Parts: sequence; C-alpha cells; structure tokens
Amino acid sequence: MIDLRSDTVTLPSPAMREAMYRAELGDDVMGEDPTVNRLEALAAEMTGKEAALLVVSGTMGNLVSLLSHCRRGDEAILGDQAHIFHFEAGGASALGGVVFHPVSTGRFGELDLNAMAGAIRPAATNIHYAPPGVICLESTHNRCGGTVPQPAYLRAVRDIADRARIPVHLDGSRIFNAAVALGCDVRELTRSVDSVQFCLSKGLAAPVGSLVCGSADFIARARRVRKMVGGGMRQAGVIAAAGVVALSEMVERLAEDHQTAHILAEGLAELPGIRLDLDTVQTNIVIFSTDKRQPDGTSFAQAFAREGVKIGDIGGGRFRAVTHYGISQTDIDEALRIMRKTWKGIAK
Ligand code: TLP
Repeated sequence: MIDLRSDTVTLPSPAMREAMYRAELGDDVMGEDPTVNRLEALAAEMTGKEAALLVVSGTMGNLVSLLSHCRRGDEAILGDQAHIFHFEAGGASALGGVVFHPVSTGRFGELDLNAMAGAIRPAATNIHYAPPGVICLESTHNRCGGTVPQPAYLRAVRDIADRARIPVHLDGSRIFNAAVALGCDVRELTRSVDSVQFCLSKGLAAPVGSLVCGSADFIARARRVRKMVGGGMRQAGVIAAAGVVALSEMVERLAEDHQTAHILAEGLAELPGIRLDLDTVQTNIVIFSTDKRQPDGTSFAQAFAREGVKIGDIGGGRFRAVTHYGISQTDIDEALRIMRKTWKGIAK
C-alpha cells in the first residue's frame, strides 16, 4: 500500500528507535527529564527563541499558545482556511473563551493584509468589540496545498501587529518544509512572530510531539496552560529522544519530499478532468480537484485505495496527497501508474 494520506503516517527511523531505547529519563513535570530539556533547548536555538516547550501534538501546541496569548473574550484573528479554525475542534474557543475572527485567505495561504488590519478593532474605542488578542498565521499552509508564505509577508504582518501591540502566533506545523523550500534558515521566518508551534511528527518523522517556542515569559505561561489541559508528561524523554534525532538528521531530507510531490503533481495534472494548480505545489502537499463524480456516490479516494494508493478526500471534490519519509521515487512512479489506470476506468 502506498499511503499518501498524510506525512503524519511516517514511522520513526532506526536512529530514532535506538535513541528512544537509550534515552536518559526523569520527571518532566518536575523539569527533570534531561532528554526533554535537551530537545527544548535545541528547538529554542533553532527557532531563535528564548525557550521552548514540548507538547503532545500540533493541536495542543496551538491551543496552549492561544490560551497563553489571550484572555477569555479576546479575539484570535486568523485565516478562514486556517487549520486552527477548521480542524482543531474549536479548542481555543471551547476551553479558553477565545473568539475566532476569520479573514479571507489568498491562493498561497497569505491573509489579506487590509482585512487583517480592519479586523483589529481596539476595544477601548467601542464597547461592542471583543479586544484583539493575537494574530495567527500558518506555514506551510495546509488547506492551500502546502504553500509557503514569503518572509516579506511575515514582516508586513509583524508591522501591523506592532502598530496594534498584539502578538503574532505561527502555526508552523511544517515550518521546516517552508525553510527548506525557501532555502533559508528557519529563524528568518520565526523572527517575525512572537510564538511558533512546529510538529516533530509530520515530515520530520518522529512518532509524537510538537514544540512551542517563544520568550521565556511566554513559555512559562504556556507550561502552566499545558499542565491545565492535562499535557504534562512524566518520562517524556522517550518521545523527546526521537525529536532530537528529527531536528538533527531529518530536516534537509524534506527536500526529497518536495521533489516527489512535484513529480506526482505533474503526473496528476495531465489526467483529463483533474484540476491542479502547479504553482501551489511548493512543498510536500498536492491538492487537486475534479467536477467528476462516481455514479454510486463513493469517493475516488476509495477507488484508488482498492488499487493500492491511499489519498485524502478533503471534501467538495478536492483530494490531497502528501509525500513523506516512507515514500520513495519508485513509490511515486508506481502510485502514478495505478492512479492513471484507475482514473481511466472510473472517471466518466
Ligand atoms: N494536520 C493533519 C490533519 O489535518 C489531520 C494533516 O494530516 O495534515 N496545524 C497544521 C497546519 C496541520 O496540518 C496540523 C495537522 C495541525 C496543526 C495539528 O497537528 P496534530 O495532528 O499534531 O494535532
């Protein structure tokens, strides 16, 4: 089976398993797990922030960040295509009383800057407004197809936030994909934001974990919120050990996933009835759409899976394929062969 549903399906490398086996451990809620402390120091250093905090998932990283930036009733200004808005069960609203204020999202995942500026409504001037608490960005942008917002855009958002004196949080679940695609140091991207959350468990192939990075003060607040939402882990060095390997050995490899995604996208774009915007294929995610339907109403994703290729059906006639550590160039050639053949048989 060639599994292109997500880079979250990646299995740990042999070096990760070895490091997990040998990890030096302690109680991390007491701050005494040396491997967690090493991972957090490495993450802070790589993102150019004062401190970092290991959390269970990207969702928890974003939740803890929003709850640390905002008070109940504050607004989070974010894109209407943001993962935080669509796919995180409304956690910041449900658990933290944070009000989502969505603004429109451009083709490459960048928010309309005029709409963003307009969404910041100083509560002091009008009793009707919820106060702005944080601006949230996303890189790479999942629903826009793994697109990479440019450093100049991040700086422009920083200027808007500075004028309004509100912090910027980056959902950087795949921020290393963005840095590799741009050929820059990840710090060039994280410099413009107050906090960033990135995942170890996607293209970096670790089994579990995300890091929240920011100022020492912010991370102290985040550590308390993590405890509040039940995310304090004890001998978490078992997880962190794989994370250290992920950050030390797996970042440059992401370029291979970007190459295989491009080959896949070029092949799929040739199929009649499939729409695919090749300009949006900038990293390891390929999104395509079709107006065609199967007569029995089942998804094309199911038909591909029966033949040996799993992709995601993301609704509205849109499909997503993601390349990753478990997928070779040969797998992509084979996936294309299967998908071409299957498509010919089913797409009427
Ligand atoms: N994304 C997943 C899911 O949508 C299921 C995927 O397969 O791409 N921010 C972004 C931009 C993400 O893509 C994801 C996961 C998260 C946050 C949440 O991370 P996890 O799954 O670790 O909670």
